[in-house]
Amino acid sequence: MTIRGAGKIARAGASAMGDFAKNYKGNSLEEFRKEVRECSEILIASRPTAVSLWNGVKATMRGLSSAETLDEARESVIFNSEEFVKISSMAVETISKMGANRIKSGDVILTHCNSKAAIGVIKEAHRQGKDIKVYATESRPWRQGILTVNELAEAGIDTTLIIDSAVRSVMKEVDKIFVGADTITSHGALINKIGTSQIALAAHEARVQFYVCSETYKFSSATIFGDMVTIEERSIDEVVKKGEIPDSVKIYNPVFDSTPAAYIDAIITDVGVIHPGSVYDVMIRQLGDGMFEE
Ligand code: RI2
Repeated sequence: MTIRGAGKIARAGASAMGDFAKNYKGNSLEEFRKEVRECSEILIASRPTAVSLWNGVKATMRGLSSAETLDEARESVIFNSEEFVKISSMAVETISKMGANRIKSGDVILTHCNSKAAIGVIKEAHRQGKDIKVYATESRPWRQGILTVNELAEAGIDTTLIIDSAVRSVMKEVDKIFVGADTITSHGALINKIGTSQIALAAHEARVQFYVCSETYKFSSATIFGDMVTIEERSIDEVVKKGEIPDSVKIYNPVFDSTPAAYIDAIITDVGVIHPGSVYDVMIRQLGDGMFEE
């Protein structure tokens, strides 16, 4: 939880792979490959839900199997790691610009949790001189909404913090919703911070546009083959203090939830604004490019 945001987590994973390759002191290609794979498994196991971490780490291993020398293998991991960091940062800039095109002066926007991509869109619209107002949810239990409102306020944006359960109360004022993504499935469902699906439901009821800001490396190609996204559950200590409630009370603390494609108006990606129904095609192209293959 030191590193927040699926994109940042992916970049941290990719950078760690690069650091491992840079600091590798051995002299065996086979041993290097083995240790790189072990390293990738440790990193990927640290957060189970956001596929961005999996994709970021795997992207650094492209060419690992075909490398003929240790130097070639090391250089390829280092190069891939730097490329991933560069490309994923550029993706946020692209998304910010395209998303901002969807915002007009006078719009009231709602965002949830702390998404660099969604915040990028909002800040870009403000930078373009659009007069906007933002509602940002607190995002219990970790309250990442505090990070969001600080960043928006610092940019000079008219920002209101609301508790998560106030979403439906303000929905009548909201024009557009922009949220980030931890994972997008092959059928266009969004896996994002807990509470996102309730926001989407309230938006659907109120006919408010619901946009997802997602880099394409958050698309999970494994879901094409039927894999389900694991929803991380975190410690009960995040929800209540010790002794606050009887031990007999169970606590369920899922970190993410799934929003069906039907509630999503569009996904703003680094390859364009797409309908959730187009996610499969983008994934097929990524698989064809061998993007996440060794
Ligand atoms: P960016 C965050 O969760 C939030 O769910 C946010 O919407 C998503 O990552 C994407 O954030 P977590 O992975 O990549 O920090 O747009 O638990 O910053």
